[in-house]
Amino acid sequence: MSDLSNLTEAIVKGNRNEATRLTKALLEAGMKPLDIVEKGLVPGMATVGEKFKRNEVFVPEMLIAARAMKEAMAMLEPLLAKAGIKPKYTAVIGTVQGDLHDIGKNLVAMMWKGANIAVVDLGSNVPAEKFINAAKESNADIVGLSALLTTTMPAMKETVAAFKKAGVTKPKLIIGGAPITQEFANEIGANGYAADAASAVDVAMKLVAA
Ligand code: B1M
Repeated sequence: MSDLSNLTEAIVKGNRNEATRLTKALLEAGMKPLDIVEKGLVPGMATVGEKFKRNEVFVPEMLIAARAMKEAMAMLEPLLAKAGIKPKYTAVIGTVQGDLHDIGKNLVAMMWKGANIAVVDLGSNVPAEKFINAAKESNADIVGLSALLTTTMPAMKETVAAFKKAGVTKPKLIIGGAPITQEFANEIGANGYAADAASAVDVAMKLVAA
């Protein structure tokens, strides 16, 4: 196996020491940082996402894989920044106002980062205006709204409506969380719904490519 496929495997297994060792070796061998990201790291997180969808791995494995990816990325980010290379897409994400649940939202943020999307994470209990301001400031392509409570679903509806009212139509609004359904997304006029963190990558990529 090449160092590149070994790096992908190290991410899938969440082996951070091996991931950083191989990233360093690939850099020393002259590979471009962006190639390491796109051909080594991103496929690793994509594989983890697919396994998660098939219930072959669970939240802890995803967290461990993301930590390995984060450590490898920490070596590459300064080099990418120096070369003026930025992720192609930017996403803003947060849990809607009134809702403090952030574990699922964090997983979505992690998977988006794993797909080489820049992520502005606003945390939890985020009012609509804060989403709108962050989307404008970062010129976001995607805005992700998470809600875990049936009582905060109306805040999600209000946030989607606030984007429309403010005329901020560039970002694709993607919603998710345990009580959320595709029907609810249709009802409130969100652009997309994802049932889990791995599908959130597919939905985001489909919407930005459209
Ligand atoms: Co809360 N809580 N909680 N809680 N909590 C639930 C959600 C609940 C179902 C428990 C229950 O009653 N069985 C219930 C909601 C009932 C309902 O509304 N139908 C509930 C309640 C009632 C409450 C309080 C009101 C309790 C109280 O105080 N009386 C309170 C509310 C506080 C508030 O938010 N204002 C409360 C508080 C808390 C804690 C703070 C203690 C803690 C949160 C800690 C934290 O997040 N930092 C907590 C927890 C941990 C839970 C449970 C146990 C676990 C949630 C979780 O993290 N799941 C939960 C019961 C349960 O689910 N078993 C429960 C793991 C996570 C990976 O899954 O978040 O679903 P999930 O994310 C998935 C998908 O939904 C999706 O992808 C993720 C990964 O695949 N997804 C997205 C999520 N966001 C997405 C966004 C996307 C796309 C996909 O696009 C942008």
